[in-house]
Amino acid sequence: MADQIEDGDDFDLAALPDDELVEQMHDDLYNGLRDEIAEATNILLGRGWSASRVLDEALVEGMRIVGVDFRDGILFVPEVLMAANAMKGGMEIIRPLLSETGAETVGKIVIGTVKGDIHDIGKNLVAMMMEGAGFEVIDIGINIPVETYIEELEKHKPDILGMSALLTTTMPYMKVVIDTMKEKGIRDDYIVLVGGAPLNEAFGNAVGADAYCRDAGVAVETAKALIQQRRAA
Ligand code: B1M
Repeated sequence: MADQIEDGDDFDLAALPDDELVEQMHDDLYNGLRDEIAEATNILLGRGWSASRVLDEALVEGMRIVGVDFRDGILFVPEVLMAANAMKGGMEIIRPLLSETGAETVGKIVIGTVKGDIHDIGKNLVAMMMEGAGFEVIDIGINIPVETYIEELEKHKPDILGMSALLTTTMPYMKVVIDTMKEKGIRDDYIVLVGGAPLNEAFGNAVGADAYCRDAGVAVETAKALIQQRRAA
């Protein structure tokens, strides 16, 4: 990482040339500085940058660095949540502009924690990291029954269904959802990703998911790779 600017109050982001400002944004995301991210986003837009360029070069790239350090055990959950919150400060400004220009998102995901389970910290983290990577995320919440999963899939037509479970008693419910998708003939319309502390790859295979994701960083990388494969095919 580049040197950190400690004293945000005395520091004029608008005085930085574009390349240094972008690098500063990567640092500010890393440090979870939401106001600075919002300010720098506005500065770049004011200098004529397109919304998608700010998204790709400043925000998504900054969150990619966060994701790598989270994966490697350099950053931990609280820091990643702060980074994701800072990212939201930029996204709030960028999102309406992106929809105006009709820019294509990286992909769309519907994500929820399965029926009987109210744990949502990990799911929220995955949702935020996916958003940080440029995905459109529809977070349908916790304690989600199969009927709701199916309704939300039909309503939003995402590329991906993501399911989270933290209890050994609720993780088998993922199979109920996937089996119901098979019965309805819609299983192959979606990439199904599963995650949660008690799961593993063998479990993901056994329930018929496309992949098990160990953490939020892996979820983003897997989602991107599988969407790319699907689009190429
Ligand atoms: Co609960 N709980 N809890 N709990 N809780 C566990 C899971 C437990 C292991 C604690 C323990 O006993 N050691 C245990 C489960 C045991 C088991 O199943 N064998 C347990 C229990 C028993 C319970 C209750 C039954 C307790 C009770 O009431 N007697 C109860 C269940 C309620 C219910 O769900 N019906 C309960 C309640 C709660 C709280 C409400 C107090 C709270 C949840 C708050 C919340 O989520 N808003 C809570 C918490 C915080 C935990 C622990 C301590 C922490 C979970 C967490 O947030 N981890 C947990 C112990 C533990 O795991 N160490 C525990 C941090 C989070 C970032 O990690 O969720 O794994 P994680 O997410 C990761 C990856 O797994 C992956 O990416 C995330 C980010 O890297 N991932 C995905 C997760 N979902 C994904 C989805 C994807 C992809 C990746 O889709 C694409």
